[in-house]
Amino acid sequence: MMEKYSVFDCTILELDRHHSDRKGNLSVVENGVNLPFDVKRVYYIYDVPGGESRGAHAHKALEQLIVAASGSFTVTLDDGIHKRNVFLNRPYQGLYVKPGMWRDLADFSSGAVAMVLASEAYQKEDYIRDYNDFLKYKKNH
Ligand code: T46
Repeated sequence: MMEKYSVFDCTILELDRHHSDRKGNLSVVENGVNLPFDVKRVYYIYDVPGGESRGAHAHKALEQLIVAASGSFTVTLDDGIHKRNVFLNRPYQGLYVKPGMWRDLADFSSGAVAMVLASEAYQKEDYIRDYNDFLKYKKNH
């Protein structure tokens, strides 16, 4: 059976910042170096109209790193018992989301880009999109 995680197991990973005096910064995420999973997929969310939110689902097995590559937004995590809001606004910080978390992304600033690194290919079956189904699922997982 899959391990049961809480919202407090979802941590902020600090990425290296390679600073070049006149040419800006560069941050790196590398499989096997500074990420607890291997990346199989990258997607990014952008042009979110003011007041709109994304997410509103959980994943059974997927692990993700969510980075505010530009701008800011708030991720609300919910493990069925506890909720936690995490404000992301630094391209060198990533929120590591463990499996079994309900997530909402909201309060996108103008120009915000949510870059997401994912441990698996896109699989519809891994999603739980109904909150009551999620609560039932969490009783057994
Ligand atoms: C998550 C949050 C943070 C694909 O075809 N392939 C993909 O890899 C993804 C992620 C999405 N899609 C399609 C499926 C939908 O027709 O793109 C459309 C929008 O997806 P969704 O409604 O799931 O988007 P969000 O922003 O609500 O959720 C996404 C991820 O799906 C989810 O894993 O954790 O971002």
